[in-house]
Amino acid sequence: MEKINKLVNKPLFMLLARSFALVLALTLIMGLLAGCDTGGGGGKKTLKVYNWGDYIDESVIDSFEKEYGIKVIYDTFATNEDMYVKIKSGGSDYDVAFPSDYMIERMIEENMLEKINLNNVPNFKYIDDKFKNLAYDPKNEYSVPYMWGTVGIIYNKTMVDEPVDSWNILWDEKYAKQIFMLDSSRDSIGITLKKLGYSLNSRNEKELEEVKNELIKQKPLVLSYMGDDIKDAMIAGQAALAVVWSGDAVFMKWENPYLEYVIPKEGSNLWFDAMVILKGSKNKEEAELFINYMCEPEIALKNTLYIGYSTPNTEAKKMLDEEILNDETAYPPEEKLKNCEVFESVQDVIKTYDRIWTEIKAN
Ligand code: N2P
Repeated sequence: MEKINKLVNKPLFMLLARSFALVLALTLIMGLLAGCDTGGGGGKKTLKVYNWGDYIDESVIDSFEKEYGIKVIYDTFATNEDMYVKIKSGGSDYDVAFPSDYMIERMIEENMLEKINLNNVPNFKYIDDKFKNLAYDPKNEYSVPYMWGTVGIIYNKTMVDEPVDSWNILWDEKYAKQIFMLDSSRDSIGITLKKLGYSLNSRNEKELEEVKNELIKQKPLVLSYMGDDIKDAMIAGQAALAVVWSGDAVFMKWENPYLEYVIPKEGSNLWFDAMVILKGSKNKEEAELFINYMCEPEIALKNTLYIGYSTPNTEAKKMLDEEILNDETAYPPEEKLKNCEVFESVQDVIKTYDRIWTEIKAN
């Protein structure tokens, strides 16, 4: 010990120890400052948003962050069911999500949503009355409409030279391995119910069993069950036909003029996606600011122009080009919607829906 003590130069040791303490303190301070930046340590507020993939102009998130000094943590999902499972399993602490009609109905029933104070969302006035107080949220207590549309068939006119007006074409062997289906249970089951002449919201076990058999029978003709990837694949001409959401069809038609969209005559799904605040959100004020921002006409316009989906915002719609407004894919005339139905939450038979979907996918 003594030897070591002698070897250690005391003033030098003190200097080193002090420098070490200084570096440690600086590191801690910088860590705290960085923490403020990401919202982790204090100061800056954060907002956690959960939306569909390809469903926003991301510059809108940047401009919101700048305007309000709120950091947005943004994640995406592919289907209502994926979103539901993630939120239901807990621990994700999202503040805002964008479910569809039937899923909003289910989340209200299951007490998963906060009421929205519309006094804090003055831009709600820009939402067209026809999108207000719909059956899934009859008093708009829990949701503010974001986009709407239909489900239909997009087809490539260079590969299909017969009129497309029925879901039956998706079961025509002529198009084997040239068909994309939507990897979404309610959509795929729904269009098959319509093909068979049943309600989109069937709760009948026998009808659902028939749907299962139809979709299993169709599987050898299906190139793949996909989501957002259908857009690039159809634009690139990789298949002749695909089941898609109308907004994606609008986008695909912008990119490839040989593509056309149709709502089959048997009828289809008319849907509404809306913004909700999740139960237990610790950032309700920021969530309402965000929802209000998304309803600002210029912001709603940016989003609709970027993603192709149809806006329920009257002022944004006024700023759209004639060409878009006259595109029946985006803004179909009433008569095209006459056989369409809105999905309802089919809670009483949801196990059957889940079971047949699993069997279809596994087959
Ligand atoms: C697609 C978002 C689709 C929403 N990226 C359909 N409800």
